[in-house]
Amino acid sequence: MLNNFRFLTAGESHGKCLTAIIDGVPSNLTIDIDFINNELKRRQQGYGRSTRMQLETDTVEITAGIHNDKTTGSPLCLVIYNKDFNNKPPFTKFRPGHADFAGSVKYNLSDLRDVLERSSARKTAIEVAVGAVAKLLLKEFGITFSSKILQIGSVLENFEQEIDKAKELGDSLGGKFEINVQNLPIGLGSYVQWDQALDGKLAQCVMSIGGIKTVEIGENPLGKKGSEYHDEIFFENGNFIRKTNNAGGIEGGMTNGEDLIVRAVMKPIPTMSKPLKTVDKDTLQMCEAHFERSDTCAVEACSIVAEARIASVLADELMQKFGGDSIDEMKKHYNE
Ligand code: EPS
Repeated sequence: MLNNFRFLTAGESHGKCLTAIIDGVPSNLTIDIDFINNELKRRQQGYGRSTRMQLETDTVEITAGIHNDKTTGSPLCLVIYNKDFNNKPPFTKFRPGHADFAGSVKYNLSDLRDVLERSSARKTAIEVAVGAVAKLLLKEFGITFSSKILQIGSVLENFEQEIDKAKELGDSLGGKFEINVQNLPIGLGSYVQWDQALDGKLAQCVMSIGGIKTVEIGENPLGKKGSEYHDEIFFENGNFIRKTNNAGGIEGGMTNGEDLIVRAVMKPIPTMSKPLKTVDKDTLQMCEAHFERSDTCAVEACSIVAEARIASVLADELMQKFGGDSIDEMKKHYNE
């Protein structure tokens, strides 16, 4: 088999379902559906989300690739059904900051609905299900995840109050979050070619989540001297250790055995109940941007999506380094 954890997704915000096919999951991995569904629930939570989250109870159905809760080595097919599945009316008023404008030009679509339906953050639900399978694989090797919100809008605490204020004004908020991954083996990624550097892959997978504008790995080094920034190496009790982790667990494009720390900034949601000025693509007249139900703030949900994307990249790296056809074979390679 190819030693790759790879996947594709399909599905629209108000289509019948969201689907993913994951290829490259070794056989005999126990699939804990409750764990996957709990990850889906985490994505739906967070203060400031839209009423869509009360309509949907995202749960996954696995229609291929497992037998008695264990993977068989065949591709997995994951499905999440949308409860809000219907035909929404067309619209022509571009939302500044969303995919509407460039998407309609690129795909030559007359109804901006056709852009919205796939560019909506709704598709991240199935990505979180894929990431949950990746996390189950990583968990077999003791690799664990945590995340936290660092900032919402311009505030470092009282997030809910800030979100309430923005909602009252018909506005939206972005923010900053951090993902931390523990117990990674040394040497995932590489320095030998530009496209094998793990920091590059992590930046890509987080930056491509809708709304992300900045990705950082470890501490921001801007303005720091070499003597202040780099993490000195010690040898104590038979182990190489660091007393700081400014590098965020990556040196030379590879994991160095410290916790991986990824931070990202999400812009404010572009769909607002007090809309921005824009142009109607058919009449070419100035107007107010299209509005329908939207989140006021989705930074917490976005952090769960980022965990999932990072898990998928790390599962792929782990497969490339230690891969096997079965989880047992992979563990043998890992422990060699
Ligand atoms: C989302 C579902 C969407 C939006 C939101 C994220 O559902 P609906 O369009 O029916 O309200 O609530 O998407 C966006 C805010 C966006 O800009 O794409 C979800 O499941 O996360």
